[in-house]
Amino acid sequence: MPPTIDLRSDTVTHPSPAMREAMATAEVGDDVYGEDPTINRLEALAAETMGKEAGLFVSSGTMSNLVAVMTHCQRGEEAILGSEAHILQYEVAGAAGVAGVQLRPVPNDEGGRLDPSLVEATIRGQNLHFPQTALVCLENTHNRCGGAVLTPEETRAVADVAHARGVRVHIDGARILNAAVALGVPASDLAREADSVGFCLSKGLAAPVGSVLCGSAEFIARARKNRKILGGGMRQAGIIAAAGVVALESMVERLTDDHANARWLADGLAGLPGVVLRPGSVQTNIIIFAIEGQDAPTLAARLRESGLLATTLDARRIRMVTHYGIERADVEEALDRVQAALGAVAA
Ligand code: TLP
Repeated sequence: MPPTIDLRSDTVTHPSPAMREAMATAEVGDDVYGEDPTINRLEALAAETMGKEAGLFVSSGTMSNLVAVMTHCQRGEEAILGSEAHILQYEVAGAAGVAGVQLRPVPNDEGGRLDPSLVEATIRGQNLHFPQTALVCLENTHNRCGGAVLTPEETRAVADVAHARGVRVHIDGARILNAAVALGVPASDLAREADSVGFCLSKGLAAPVGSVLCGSAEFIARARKNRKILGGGMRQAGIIAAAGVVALESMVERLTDDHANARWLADGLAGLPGVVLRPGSVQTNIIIFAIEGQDAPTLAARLRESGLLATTLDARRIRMVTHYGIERADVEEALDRVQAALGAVAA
């Protein structure tokens, strides 16, 4: 069996040697008392990176989004978001089931954008019958839209219509640092118009665990209480936050390698018979392509047999993600395996 190439997600990354060293020697305290110096340092660094007053270390991107929804919305209110949003598609209806908040989708375009005028028309105010709109959620980069980036201007266009109606804006920025690196702008420019932004340490930045939710000091104080409700007060979690500090200090610029490898992979895939890949669609580290004339799960199963792991989005589409630990040689090898599997499935 040849070595496995795991392109299912950037969540599969292992911590770097520097992270393991930092975790082994991390100074810790009880974070529920606010006394873990490593968490305090990570939260301050994250807030500074996002241009916000404060940060809150949480266990996952899912917890970051749920805490944000709980903190921005009352039970019985609604949040507007894209039809392809991770919060809607992959977070087990936590907004509804746990926060009591209705999710109201409007279509995402293929670049992960929302139409500002449609968002404006969808916002609902005070009325006996309506769930009042309290929040609009954006996603940058956009996972199901192939890692597409939202620019500061696109973010502002939606935030302006929301704020004009007294509605707050949250960015699910699980991969916002990929967007920042791809656009060559500070992440704070991408988060400026949002009332909160969460980003993941455990994806392309390669830390083993964790996300940070950032916003105003007042928002984060309320979010901290909601994190406690969810059982997210993690005591001596400086052990894992230490890897997050290393991630922010030394793993951000490296994301350009993942983006270059993703483009290389996309170009190679686009040349294979039966692969449909929208030109220019790969902006960061996620590649989504369709297969013509065959079934994506069947192809994914073939790829798995050859030691290449990918995910399927639906009956036609496959997702591959480049990340820390995947080198150009792995991409070349992956292309060979896809070519062989396509031939085998077609035969
Ligand atoms: N996404 C995962 C899966 O859940 C699909 C992946 O492999 O891409 N927001 C966005 C945009 C995400 O892509 C993810 C994870 C999350 C939130 C949730 O983060 P975690 O997995 O830390 O809860």
